[in-house]
Amino acid sequence: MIKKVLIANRGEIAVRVMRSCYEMGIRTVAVFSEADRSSRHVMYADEAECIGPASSSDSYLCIDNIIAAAKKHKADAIHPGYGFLSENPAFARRCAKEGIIFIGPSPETMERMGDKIQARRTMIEAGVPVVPGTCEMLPSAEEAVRVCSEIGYPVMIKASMGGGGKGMRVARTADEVPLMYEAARSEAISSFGDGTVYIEKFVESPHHIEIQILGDKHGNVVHLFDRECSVQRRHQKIVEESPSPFIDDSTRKAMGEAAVAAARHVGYVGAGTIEFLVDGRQNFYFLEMNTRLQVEHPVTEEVCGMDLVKQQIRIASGEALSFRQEDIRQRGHAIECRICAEDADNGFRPSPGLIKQLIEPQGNGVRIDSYIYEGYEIPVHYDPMVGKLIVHASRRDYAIERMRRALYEYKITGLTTNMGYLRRIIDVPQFKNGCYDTSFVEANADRLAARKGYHNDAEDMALIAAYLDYLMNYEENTSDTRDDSALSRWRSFGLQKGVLRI
Ligand code: MV4
Repeated sequence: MIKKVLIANRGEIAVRVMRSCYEMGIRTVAVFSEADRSSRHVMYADEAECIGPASSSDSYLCIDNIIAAAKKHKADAIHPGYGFLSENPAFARRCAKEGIIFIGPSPETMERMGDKIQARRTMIEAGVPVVPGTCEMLPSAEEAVRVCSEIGYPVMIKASMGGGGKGMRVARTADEVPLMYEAARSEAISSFGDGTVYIEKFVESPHHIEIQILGDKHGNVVHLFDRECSVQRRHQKIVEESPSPFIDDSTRKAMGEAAVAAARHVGYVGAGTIEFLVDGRQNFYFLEMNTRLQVEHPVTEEVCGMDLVKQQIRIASGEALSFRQEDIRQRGHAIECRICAEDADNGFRPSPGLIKQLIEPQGNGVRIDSYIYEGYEIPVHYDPMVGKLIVHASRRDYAIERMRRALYEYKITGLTTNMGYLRRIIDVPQFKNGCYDTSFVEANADRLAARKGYHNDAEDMALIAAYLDYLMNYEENTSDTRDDSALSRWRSFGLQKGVLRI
Protein backbone atom coordinates (compact mmCIF):
# COMPACT_ATOMS: atom_id res chain seq x y z
CA MET A 1 0.00 0.00 0.00
CA ILE A 2 1.26 3.45 -0.96
CA LYS A 3 0.58 5.86 1.92
CA LYS A 4 2.75 8.84 1.02
CA VAL A 5 3.87 10.09 -2.38
CA LEU A 6 6.65 12.58 -3.06
CA ILE A 7 6.04 14.56 -6.23
CA ALA A 8 9.38 15.23 -7.94
CA ASN A 9 8.04 18.12 -9.95
CA ARG A 10 6.51 21.60 -9.76
CA GLY A 11 3.68 23.68 -11.20
CA GLU A 12 0.39 22.41 -12.53
CA ILE A 13 1.42 18.76 -12.82
CA ALA A 14 2.55 18.59 -9.20
CA VAL A 15 -0.86 19.96 -8.13
CA ARG A 16 -2.60 17.57 -10.56
CA VAL A 17 -0.88 14.54 -9.02
CA MET A 18 -1.65 15.67 -5.47
CA ARG A 19 -5.35 16.02 -6.26
CA SER A 20 -5.56 12.33 -7.11
CA CYS A 21 -3.48 11.40 -4.06
CA TYR A 22 -5.93 13.18 -1.74
CA GLU A 23 -8.89 11.43 -3.31
CA MET A 24 -7.13 8.13 -2.63
CA GLY A 25 -6.30 9.01 0.99
CA ILE A 26 -2.60 9.29 0.20
CA ARG A 27 -0.39 11.92 1.86
CA THR A 28 1.76 14.16 -0.33
CA VAL A 29 5.24 15.63 -0.14
CA ALA A 30 6.19 18.57 -2.34
CA VAL A 31 9.77 19.39 -3.26
CA PHE A 32 10.64 22.91 -4.30
CA SER A 33 13.50 25.13 -5.36
CA GLU A 34 14.31 28.44 -3.67
CA ALA A 35 12.44 30.19 -6.51
CA ASP A 36 9.30 28.16 -5.78
CA ARG A 37 8.71 28.82 -2.07
CA SER A 38 5.41 30.55 -2.80
CA SER A 39 4.32 28.17 -5.55
CA ARG A 40 0.90 26.57 -5.22
CA HIS A 41 2.22 23.01 -5.28
CA VAL A 42 4.08 23.79 -2.05
CA MET A 43 0.96 25.19 -0.32
CA TYR A 44 -1.18 22.34 -1.59
CA ALA A 45 1.05 19.53 -0.26
CA ASP A 46 0.83 18.00 3.22
CA GLU A 47 4.59 18.35 3.62
CA ALA A 48 7.26 20.19 1.67
CA GLU A 49 11.03 20.22 1.37
CA CYS A 50 13.39 22.66 -0.29
CA ILE A 51 15.77 20.79 -2.61
CA GLY A 52 18.08 23.54 -3.78
CA PRO A 53 18.50 26.78 -5.70
CA ALA A 54 16.39 28.00 -8.61
CA SER A 55 18.44 26.35 -11.34
CA SER A 56 16.71 23.06 -12.31
CA SER A 57 19.98 21.15 -12.47
CA ASP A 58 20.58 21.94 -8.78
CA SER A 59 17.02 21.17 -7.65
CA TYR A 60 14.34 19.40 -9.75
CA LEU A 61 17.03 17.47 -11.65
CA CYS A 62 19.16 16.67 -8.60
CA ILE A 63 18.59 12.97 -7.87
CA ASP A 64 20.49 13.01 -4.55
CA ASN A 65 18.48 15.89 -3.15
CA ILE A 66 15.15 14.40 -4.16
CA ILE A 67 16.00 10.99 -2.70
CA ALA A 68 17.16 12.67 0.52
CA ALA A 69 13.81 14.51 0.76
CA ALA A 70 11.90 11.27 0.12
CA LYS A 71 13.80 9.50 2.93
CA LYS A 72 13.48 12.38 5.37
CA HIS A 73 9.71 12.51 4.82
CA LYS A 74 9.34 8.72 4.66
CA ALA A 75 7.65 8.69 1.25
CA ASP A 76 6.80 5.20 -0.07
CA ALA A 77 6.70 6.33 -3.68
CA ILE A 78 7.81 9.08 -6.05
CA HIS A 79 5.71 10.46 -8.89
CA PRO A 80 7.97 12.21 -11.42
CA GLY A 81 5.28 14.11 -13.39
CA TYR A 82 6.50 15.05 -16.87
CA GLY A 83 9.81 16.61 -17.94
CA PHE A 84 12.64 16.82 -15.37
CA LEU A 85 13.51 13.25 -14.22
CA SER A 86 10.36 11.56 -15.53
CA GLU A 87 12.14 9.59 -18.27
CA ASN A 88 15.50 9.21 -16.58
CA PRO A 89 16.36 5.52 -16.07
CA ALA A 90 19.11 6.36 -13.56
CA PHE A 91 16.52 8.03 -11.35
CA ALA A 92 14.13 5.06 -11.54
CA ARG A 93 17.03 2.74 -10.75
CA ARG A 94 18.08 4.83 -7.76
CA CYS A 95 14.50 4.80 -6.41
CA ALA A 96 14.46 0.99 -6.62
CA LYS A 97 17.83 0.79 -4.86
CA GLU A 98 16.53 2.97 -2.02
CA GLY A 99 13.34 0.92 -1.66
CA ILE A 100 11.12 3.70 -3.01
CA ILE A 101 8.44 2.90 -5.57
CA PHE A 102 8.98 4.85 -8.81
CA ILE A 103 5.55 5.54 -10.30
CA GLY A 104 6.35 4.64 -13.87
CA PRO A 105 7.79 1.84 -15.99
CA SER A 106 11.01 -0.09 -15.31
CA PRO A 107 14.39 1.57 -15.94
CA GLU A 108 15.03 -1.05 -18.66
CA THR A 109 11.89 -0.02 -20.56
CA MET A 110 12.79 3.66 -20.21
CA GLU A 111 16.28 2.96 -21.55
CA ARG A 112 14.97 0.90 -24.45
CA MET A 113 12.51 3.58 -25.53
CA GLY A 114 14.93 6.48 -24.90
CA ASP A 115 17.21 5.09 -27.61
CA LYS A 116 15.25 5.69 -30.82
CA ILE A 117 17.16 3.14 -32.92
CA GLN A 118 16.50 0.48 -30.30
CA ALA A 119 12.87 1.61 -30.07
CA ARG A 120 12.50 1.19 -33.86
CA ARG A 121 13.96 -2.32 -33.68
CA THR A 122 11.61 -3.19 -30.83
CA MET A 123 8.57 -1.98 -32.77
CA ILE A 124 9.54 -3.98 -35.85
CA GLU A 125 9.80 -7.07 -33.61
CA ALA A 126 6.36 -6.27 -32.20
CA GLY A 127 4.88 -5.98 -35.70
CA VAL A 128 4.18 -2.24 -35.36
CA PRO A 129 4.66 -0.19 -38.55
CA VAL A 130 7.68 2.14 -38.46
CA VAL A 131 8.68 4.79 -41.01
CA PRO A 132 10.82 3.13 -43.72
CA GLY A 133 14.46 3.70 -42.82
CA THR A 134 17.48 2.32 -40.99
CA CYS A 135 17.92 0.54 -37.68
CA GLU A 136 21.70 0.84 -37.61
CA MET A 137 23.88 3.76 -36.81
CA LEU A 138 25.55 5.49 -39.74
CA PRO A 139 29.33 5.54 -39.44
CA SER A 140 29.98 8.21 -42.10
CA ALA A 141 28.48 10.80 -44.42
CA GLU A 142 29.31 8.60 -47.43
CA GLU A 143 27.44 5.68 -45.89
CA ALA A 144 24.53 8.08 -45.18
CA VAL A 145 24.37 9.14 -48.85
CA ARG A 146 24.28 5.49 -49.95
CA VAL A 147 21.49 4.58 -47.50
CA CYS A 148 19.45 7.71 -48.29
CA SER A 149 19.53 7.01 -52.00
CA GLU A 150 18.22 3.50 -51.28
CA ILE A 151 15.36 4.86 -49.18
CA GLY A 152 14.54 7.62 -51.67
CA TYR A 153 14.29 11.38 -51.08
CA PRO A 154 13.28 13.34 -49.12
CA VAL A 155 14.77 11.79 -45.98
CA MET A 156 15.11 12.78 -42.36
CA ILE A 157 18.33 12.31 -40.41
CA LYS A 158 17.60 11.90 -36.71
CA ALA A 159 19.60 11.61 -33.50
CA SER A 160 19.10 8.26 -31.80
CA MET A 161 19.07 9.86 -28.36
CA GLY A 162 16.90 12.72 -29.64
CA GLY A 163 13.20 13.27 -29.54
CA GLY A 164 11.09 16.36 -29.37
CA GLY A 165 12.69 17.69 -32.54
CA LYS A 166 16.33 18.12 -31.49
CA GLY A 167 19.10 16.73 -33.69
CA MET A 168 16.83 16.36 -36.73
CA ARG A 169 17.48 17.42 -40.34
CA VAL A 170 15.67 16.98 -43.65
CA ALA A 171 17.66 16.23 -46.81
CA ARG A 172 15.79 16.65 -50.11
CA THR A 173 18.63 15.59 -52.43
CA ALA A 174 21.85 13.55 -52.21
CA ASP A 175 23.83 16.84 -52.30
CA GLU A 176 22.26 17.92 -49.03
CA VAL A 177 23.01 14.71 -47.16
CA PRO A 178 26.64 15.30 -46.02
CA LEU A 179 25.81 18.74 -44.63
CA MET A 180 22.63 17.57 -42.90
CA TYR A 181 24.35 14.45 -41.59
CA GLU A 182 27.05 16.58 -39.95
CA ALA A 183 24.52 19.11 -38.64
CA ALA A 184 22.32 16.43 -37.03
CA ARG A 185 25.40 14.71 -35.63
CA SER A 186 26.98 17.78 -34.04
CA GLU A 187 23.64 18.91 -32.59
CA ALA A 188 23.18 15.41 -31.16
CA ILE A 189 26.65 15.46 -29.60
CA SER A 190 26.15 18.85 -27.98
CA SER A 191 22.58 18.08 -26.80
CA PHE A 192 22.81 14.43 -25.80
CA GLY A 193 26.52 13.66 -25.68
CA ASP A 194 25.92 10.98 -28.33
CA GLY A 195 26.22 11.58 -32.07
CA THR A 196 24.49 8.40 -33.22
CA VAL A 197 22.06 9.18 -36.05
CA TYR A 198 19.68 7.13 -38.20
CA ILE A 199 17.59 7.78 -41.30
CA GLU A 200 13.91 7.72 -42.06
CA LYS A 201 11.89 8.53 -45.13
CA PHE A 202 10.51 12.06 -44.63
CA VAL A 203 6.74 12.10 -44.27
CA GLU A 204 5.42 15.43 -45.64
CA SER A 205 2.96 17.41 -43.47
CA PRO A 206 2.12 14.50 -41.18
CA HIS A 207 -0.43 14.34 -38.41
CA HIS A 208 0.91 13.77 -34.94
CA ILE A 209 -1.49 11.35 -33.31
CA GLU A 210 -0.74 9.42 -30.16
CA ILE A 211 -2.34 6.53 -28.32
CA GLN A 212 -2.54 6.40 -24.52
CA ILE A 213 -1.89 2.99 -23.02
CA LEU A 214 -1.98 1.43 -19.54
CA GLY A 215 -0.19 -1.76 -18.55
CA ASP A 216 -0.24 -3.46 -15.15
CA LYS A 217 2.19 -5.87 -13.44
CA HIS A 218 -0.05 -8.83 -14.32
CA GLY A 219 0.39 -8.60 -18.09
CA ASN A 220 -2.83 -6.70 -18.83
CA VAL A 221 -2.53 -3.92 -21.41
CA VAL A 222 -5.27 -1.62 -22.69
CA HIS A 223 -5.32 1.51 -24.82
CA LEU A 224 -7.35 4.64 -24.10
CA PHE A 225 -7.67 5.74 -27.71
CA ASP A 226 -6.11 8.67 -29.51
CA ARG A 227 -5.13 12.29 -29.09
CA GLU A 228 -4.62 14.61 -32.06
CA CYS A 229 -1.60 16.81 -31.32
CA SER A 230 -0.93 18.42 -34.69
CA VAL A 231 -1.31 22.04 -33.50
CA GLN A 232 2.35 22.55 -32.68
CA ARG A 233 4.94 25.24 -32.97
CA ARG A 234 8.62 24.31 -32.92
CA HIS A 235 7.74 20.93 -31.42
CA GLN A 236 5.72 22.53 -28.64
CA LYS A 237 2.12 21.39 -28.64
CA ILE A 238 -0.41 24.20 -28.24
CA VAL A 239 -3.85 22.60 -28.66
CA GLU A 240 -4.69 18.88 -28.31
CA GLU A 241 -7.94 17.02 -28.74
CA SER A 242 -9.51 13.60 -28.43
CA PRO A 243 -10.74 11.92 -30.55
CA SER A 244 -8.69 13.01 -33.57
CA PRO A 245 -10.99 14.64 -36.15
CA PHE A 246 -8.78 13.18 -38.92
CA ILE A 247 -8.64 9.41 -38.54
CA ASP A 248 -11.58 7.12 -39.22
CA ASP A 249 -12.69 4.33 -36.93
CA SER A 250 -10.81 1.59 -38.74
CA THR A 251 -7.52 3.53 -38.50
CA ARG A 252 -8.31 4.32 -34.87
CA LYS A 253 -8.84 0.64 -34.14
CA ALA A 254 -5.66 -0.40 -35.97
CA MET A 255 -3.59 2.24 -34.13
CA GLY A 256 -5.02 1.16 -30.77
CA GLU A 257 -4.16 -2.46 -31.51
CA ALA A 258 -0.65 -1.53 -32.67
CA ALA A 259 -0.07 0.47 -29.48
CA VAL A 260 -1.22 -2.44 -27.31
CA ALA A 261 1.04 -4.83 -29.26
CA ALA A 262 3.97 -2.44 -28.72
CA ALA A 263 3.33 -2.16 -24.97
CA ARG A 264 2.80 -5.91 -24.58
CA HIS A 265 6.01 -6.68 -26.42
CA VAL A 266 8.09 -4.72 -23.88
CA GLY A 267 6.03 -5.80 -20.86
CA TYR A 268 5.08 -2.20 -20.28
CA VAL A 269 4.00 -1.28 -16.74
CA GLY A 270 2.30 2.06 -16.06
CA ALA A 271 0.85 4.82 -18.23
CA GLY A 272 2.57 5.42 -21.55
CA THR A 273 2.04 6.98 -24.93
CA ILE A 274 2.84 5.67 -28.38
CA GLU A 275 3.34 8.56 -30.80
CA PHE A 276 2.55 8.00 -34.45
CA LEU A 277 3.12 9.97 -37.62
CA VAL A 278 0.04 9.68 -39.81
CA ASP A 279 0.21 10.67 -43.47
CA GLY A 280 -2.57 12.14 -45.63
CA ARG A 281 -3.83 8.69 -46.56
CA GLN A 282 -4.05 7.55 -42.92
CA ASN A 283 -0.97 5.34 -43.08
CA PHE A 284 0.48 5.40 -39.57
CA TYR A 285 4.04 4.87 -38.42
CA PHE A 286 5.55 4.52 -34.96
CA LEU A 287 7.53 7.62 -34.02
CA GLU A 288 8.44 7.44 -30.33
CA MET A 289 7.19 6.04 -27.07
CA ASN A 290 6.85 8.36 -24.09
CA THR A 291 7.25 6.51 -20.82
CA ARG A 292 5.53 9.14 -18.67
CA LEU A 293 2.26 10.91 -18.04
CA GLN A 294 1.90 13.63 -20.68
CA VAL A 295 0.87 17.26 -20.48
CA GLU A 296 -2.18 16.53 -22.67
CA HIS A 297 -3.42 13.52 -20.64
CA PRO A 298 -6.59 15.36 -19.49
CA VAL A 299 -8.30 15.13 -22.90
CA THR A 300 -8.08 11.35 -22.62
CA GLU A 301 -9.34 11.50 -19.03
CA GLU A 302 -12.35 13.53 -20.13
CA VAL A 303 -13.45 11.31 -23.01
CA CYS A 304 -12.63 8.02 -21.30
CA GLY A 305 -13.96 9.08 -17.88
CA MET A 306 -10.80 7.94 -16.18
CA ASP A 307 -8.24 9.38 -13.74
CA LEU A 308 -4.86 8.45 -15.22
CA VAL A 309 -2.88 9.46 -12.13
CA LYS A 310 -5.00 7.15 -9.95
CA GLN A 311 -4.43 4.38 -12.47
CA GLN A 312 -0.68 5.01 -12.33
CA ILE A 313 -0.71 4.78 -8.54
CA ARG A 314 -2.83 1.60 -8.49
CA ILE A 315 -0.57 -0.02 -11.07
CA ALA A 316 2.54 0.96 -9.08
CA SER A 317 0.98 -0.63 -5.96
CA GLY A 318 0.66 -3.90 -7.88
CA GLU A 319 -3.09 -3.82 -8.46
CA ALA A 320 -4.49 -5.36 -11.64
CA LEU A 321 -6.44 -3.14 -14.05
CA SER A 322 -10.10 -3.29 -13.02
CA PHE A 323 -11.47 -3.01 -16.57
CA ARG A 324 -10.99 -4.62 -19.96
CA GLN A 325 -10.54 -3.04 -23.37
CA GLU A 326 -14.25 -3.52 -24.18
CA ASP A 327 -15.16 -1.45 -21.10
CA ILE A 328 -13.37 1.66 -22.43
CA ARG A 329 -15.23 4.02 -24.75
CA GLN A 330 -14.59 7.53 -26.01
CA ARG A 331 -17.55 9.66 -24.91
CA GLY A 332 -17.96 13.00 -26.65
CA HIS A 333 -15.08 15.28 -27.45
CA ALA A 334 -12.40 17.04 -25.39
CA ILE A 335 -10.01 19.87 -26.31
CA GLU A 336 -7.08 21.27 -24.34
CA CYS A 337 -5.40 24.65 -24.74
CA ARG A 338 -2.04 25.28 -23.10
CA ILE A 339 -1.98 28.66 -21.39
CA CYS A 340 1.54 30.10 -21.47
CA ALA A 341 3.14 33.23 -20.08
CA GLU A 342 4.64 34.15 -23.41
CA ASP A 343 4.27 36.89 -25.96
CA ALA A 344 2.90 35.27 -29.10
CA ASP A 345 3.16 38.60 -30.95
CA ASN A 346 6.88 38.92 -30.26
CA GLY A 347 8.42 35.62 -31.20
CA PHE A 348 6.79 33.74 -28.30
CA ARG A 349 9.19 35.33 -25.86
CA PRO A 350 8.62 34.07 -22.32
CA SER A 351 6.98 36.84 -20.29
CA PRO A 352 7.04 35.85 -16.64
CA GLY A 353 5.78 38.32 -14.06
CA LEU A 354 3.26 39.07 -11.35
CA ILE A 355 -0.34 37.85 -11.74
CA LYS A 356 -2.36 40.97 -11.02
CA GLN A 357 -5.84 39.69 -11.75
CA LEU A 358 -7.02 36.16 -12.42
CA ILE A 359 -10.53 35.21 -13.49
CA GLU A 360 -10.84 31.59 -14.55
CA PRO A 361 -13.67 30.24 -16.70
CA GLN A 362 -16.15 27.95 -15.03
CA GLY A 363 -19.33 26.12 -15.84
CA ASN A 364 -20.44 23.10 -17.81
CA GLY A 365 -17.69 20.94 -19.20
CA VAL A 366 -14.83 23.25 -18.20
CA ARG A 367 -11.72 22.03 -16.40
CA ILE A 368 -8.64 24.00 -15.45
CA ASP A 369 -5.37 22.36 -14.45
CA SER A 370 -3.29 25.28 -13.31
CA TYR A 371 -1.15 26.47 -10.42
CA ILE A 372 -1.27 30.25 -10.57
CA TYR A 373 -3.13 32.62 -8.26
CA GLU A 374 -3.57 36.38 -7.89
CA GLY A 375 -0.40 37.89 -6.43
CA TYR A 376 1.79 34.98 -7.58
CA GLU A 377 4.94 35.84 -9.43
CA ILE A 378 5.79 33.37 -12.19
CA PRO A 379 9.48 32.55 -11.87
CA VAL A 380 11.73 33.06 -14.89
CA HIS A 381 13.57 29.78 -14.41
CA TYR A 382 11.04 27.24 -15.64
CA ASP A 383 8.58 26.37 -18.37
CA PRO A 384 6.28 29.27 -19.35
CA MET A 385 3.16 27.06 -19.28
CA VAL A 386 0.99 28.27 -16.40
CA GLY A 387 -1.91 25.93 -16.88
CA LYS A 388 -4.26 24.12 -19.19
CA LEU A 389 -7.84 24.81 -20.12
CA ILE A 390 -9.73 21.63 -20.98
CA VAL A 391 -13.31 21.45 -22.24
CA HIS A 392 -15.54 18.45 -22.78
CA ALA A 393 -18.80 18.30 -24.75
CA SER A 394 -20.92 15.71 -26.51
CA ARG A 395 -19.66 16.67 -29.97
CA ARG A 396 -16.61 18.33 -31.50
CA ASP A 397 -18.49 21.44 -32.70
CA TYR A 398 -19.97 21.92 -29.22
CA ALA A 399 -16.54 21.45 -27.65
CA ILE A 400 -15.15 24.19 -29.91
CA GLU A 401 -17.98 26.56 -28.95
CA ARG A 402 -17.34 25.77 -25.31
CA MET A 403 -13.60 26.37 -25.69
CA ARG A 404 -14.32 29.68 -27.39
CA ARG A 405 -16.64 30.73 -24.58
CA ALA A 406 -14.10 29.68 -21.92
CA LEU A 407 -11.18 31.45 -23.63
CA TYR A 408 -13.18 34.71 -23.63
CA GLU A 409 -14.17 34.21 -20.00
CA TYR A 410 -10.51 33.76 -18.99
CA LYS A 411 -8.70 36.84 -17.76
CA ILE A 412 -5.07 36.94 -16.68
CA THR A 413 -3.55 40.40 -16.22
CA GLY A 414 -0.16 41.67 -15.14
CA LEU A 415 1.74 39.74 -17.78
CA THR A 416 1.41 38.68 -21.40
CA THR A 417 -0.12 35.30 -22.16
CA ASN A 418 -0.93 33.44 -25.34
CA MET A 419 -4.70 33.81 -24.73
CA GLY A 420 -5.21 36.01 -27.79
CA TYR A 421 -3.27 33.55 -29.93
CA LEU A 422 -5.42 30.64 -28.67
CA ARG A 423 -8.60 32.63 -29.39
CA ARG A 424 -7.38 33.11 -32.94
CA ILE A 425 -6.48 29.43 -33.37
CA ILE A 426 -9.98 28.17 -32.56
CA ASP A 427 -11.46 30.48 -35.22
CA VAL A 428 -9.22 29.26 -38.06
CA PRO A 429 -11.42 27.42 -40.60
CA GLN A 430 -9.07 24.38 -40.80
CA PHE A 431 -9.24 23.98 -37.06
CA LYS A 432 -13.00 24.44 -37.01
CA ASN A 433 -13.57 21.79 -39.67
CA GLY A 434 -10.89 19.46 -38.31
CA CYS A 435 -8.79 19.47 -41.48
CA TYR A 436 -5.38 20.32 -40.14
CA ASP A 437 -1.96 18.64 -39.85
CA THR A 438 1.41 19.58 -38.34
CA SER A 439 1.85 22.35 -40.92
CA PHE A 440 -1.20 24.15 -39.46
CA VAL A 441 0.63 26.81 -37.40
CA GLU A 442 3.05 27.72 -40.19
CA ALA A 443 0.41 27.58 -42.90
CA ASN A 444 -1.83 29.96 -40.92
CA ALA A 445 0.91 32.24 -39.59
CA ASP A 446 -0.67 35.35 -41.15
CA ARG A 447 -4.11 34.68 -39.72
CA LEU A 448 -2.67 33.82 -36.32
CA ALA A 449 -0.52 36.95 -36.06
CA ALA A 450 -2.07 39.83 -34.13
CA ARG A 451 -2.46 42.31 -36.94
CA LYS A 452 -0.88 45.70 -36.36
CA GLY A 453 -3.24 48.57 -37.11
CA TYR A 454 -6.11 46.14 -36.88
CA HIS A 455 -8.09 48.45 -34.64
CA ASN A 456 -8.91 51.22 -37.05
CA ASP A 457 -11.10 54.13 -36.02
CA ALA A 458 -14.38 52.54 -37.07
CA GLU A 459 -13.64 49.41 -35.10
CA ASP A 460 -12.56 51.40 -32.04
CA MET A 461 -15.85 53.31 -32.22
CA ALA A 462 -17.74 50.06 -32.46
CA LEU A 463 -15.93 48.70 -29.42
CA ILE A 464 -16.74 51.80 -27.40
CA ALA A 465 -20.38 51.54 -28.51
CA ALA A 466 -20.44 47.87 -27.52
CA TYR A 467 -19.07 48.66 -24.11
CA LEU A 468 -21.46 51.56 -23.50
CA ASP A 469 -24.30 49.38 -24.64
CA TYR A 470 -23.22 46.73 -22.21
CA LEU A 471 -22.93 49.18 -19.30
CA MET A 472 -26.22 50.93 -19.94
CA ASN A 473 -28.46 48.06 -20.84
CA TYR A 474 -27.04 44.82 -19.61
CA GLU A 475 -26.27 45.79 -16.02
CA GLU A 476 -29.32 48.02 -15.61
CA ASN A 477 -31.57 45.21 -16.85
CA THR A 478 -35.27 46.36 -17.10
CA SER A 479 -35.89 43.86 -19.80
CA ASP A 480 -38.96 45.74 -21.00
CA THR A 481 -36.93 48.73 -22.14
CA ARG A 482 -33.82 46.91 -23.34
CA ASP A 483 -33.27 46.39 -27.04
CA ASP A 484 -32.16 42.79 -26.86
CA SER A 485 -31.36 42.37 -30.51
CA ALA A 486 -29.07 45.41 -30.61
CA LEU A 487 -27.54 44.41 -27.33
CA SER A 488 -26.73 40.92 -28.44
CA ARG A 489 -25.26 42.20 -31.69
CA TRP A 490 -22.96 44.56 -29.83
CA ARG A 491 -22.19 41.95 -27.25
CA SER A 492 -21.20 39.34 -29.80
CA PHE A 493 -19.05 41.94 -31.52
CA GLY A 494 -17.41 42.85 -28.23
CA LEU A 495 -16.92 39.19 -27.40
CA GLN A 496 -15.35 38.60 -30.77
CA LYS A 497 -12.94 41.47 -30.20
CA GLY A 498 -12.09 40.26 -26.73
CA VAL A 499 -13.28 43.45 -25.05
CA LEU A 500 -16.31 41.93 -23.35
CA ARG A 501 -16.06 38.78 -21.37
CA ILE A 502 -19.66 38.01 -20.43
C1 MV4 B 1 9.40 13.06 -38.77
C2 MV4 B 1 8.68 13.90 -39.64
C3 MV4 B 1 8.53 13.48 -40.94
N1 MV4 B 1 9.08 12.32 -41.34
N2 MV4 B 1 9.90 11.92 -39.21
C4 MV4 B 1 9.30 15.98 -35.02
C5 MV4 B 1 9.50 15.68 -33.59
C6 MV4 B 1 10.06 14.32 -33.52
N3 MV4 B 1 9.44 13.58 -32.48
C7 MV4 B 1 9.81 13.74 -34.85
N4 MV4 B 1 9.35 14.77 -35.71
C8 MV4 B 1 9.08 14.54 -37.00
N5 MV4 B 1 9.56 13.39 -37.49
C9 MV4 B 1 9.76 11.58 -40.47
N6 MV4 B 1 10.29 10.43 -40.92
C10 MV4 B 1 8.15 15.08 -39.16
C11 MV4 B 1 8.35 15.41 -37.84
C12 MV4 B 1 7.80 16.66 -37.43
C13 MV4 B 1 6.74 16.69 -36.55
C14 MV4 B 1 6.23 15.54 -36.00
C15 MV4 B 1 5.19 15.58 -35.13
C16 MV4 B 1 4.64 16.80 -34.81
C17 MV4 B 1 5.13 17.96 -35.32
C18 MV4 B 1 6.18 17.93 -36.20
C19 MV4 B 1 6.68 19.10 -36.73
C20 MV4 B 1 7.72 19.06 -37.59
C21 MV4 B 1 8.30 17.83 -37.94
